[in-house]
Amino acid sequence: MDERELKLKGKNEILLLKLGGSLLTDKNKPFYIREDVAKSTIQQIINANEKVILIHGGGSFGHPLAKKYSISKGVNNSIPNQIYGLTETHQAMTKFNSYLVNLFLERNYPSFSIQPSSIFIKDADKIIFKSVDIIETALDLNILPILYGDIIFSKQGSFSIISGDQIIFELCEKLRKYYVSKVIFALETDGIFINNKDSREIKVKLVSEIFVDELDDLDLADLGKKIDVTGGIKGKIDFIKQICKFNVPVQLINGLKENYIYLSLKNKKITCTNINIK
Ligand code: IP8
Repeated sequence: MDERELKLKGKNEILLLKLGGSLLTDKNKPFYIREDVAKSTIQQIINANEKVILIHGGGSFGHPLAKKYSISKGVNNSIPNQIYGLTETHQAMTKFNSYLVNLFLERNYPSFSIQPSSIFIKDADKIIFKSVDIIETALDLNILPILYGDIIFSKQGSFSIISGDQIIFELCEKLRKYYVSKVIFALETDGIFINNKDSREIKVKLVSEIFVDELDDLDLADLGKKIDVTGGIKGKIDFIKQICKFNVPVQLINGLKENYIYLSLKNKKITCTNINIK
């Protein structure tokens, strides 16, 4: 038995699914949920009925407010009403999260919201996460835990943003009873696109299979910028590299394509980006 097999012995498999904020909301319209997408997504998760931790991003709930009050940079007395803006950002995320949790409950599927700002705190640059038991106990009880990008306080008396991607990293590192067999990012595109040098007509092409150590060499295509205080696709690639250090494969899928979230949770073949570990 090799080292990884030994480590995994007696642990239960789990999938981490991140629903991108730009998938679930229209980032150009404040506080606007794409209800048909949200409902279809939730139904696919219920149909798959796998052990999952769900994490969602901020979309047009968290990002515009976080940007307006410069929350990710911490206390800044020159920003009017910044502390109020901090609480407003958190509350907007809570509202968005409640909407999603309710969709599960309306369909009699036990799901449970876990507030990241109550279980994570920063100590300088380090994130402290001691409440992994809460998440694991929920999983033991067959409850779907739902976390989300949120504000995070620091022991130094300031604050910033904890993104959904950062939460995934923390879960991969800290879960003990469960091991993560795959991280799925459901986006509004098929995955990672690179500039296509082989053709003049088709300017970009999808990377369908790649090893993590090849990620740095990609000539990333620019698919247009949106407000994202936590880093866009480049930031995501940095997180993916960190996640893969835990020997977890990552899949980037198009959450708008019919049944793709279900198919990914069931490990069926789809057109997407697979980031493999060696
Ligand atoms: O969309 C950001 O989370 P993300 C959350 O996962 C806030 O980057 C509050 C902007």
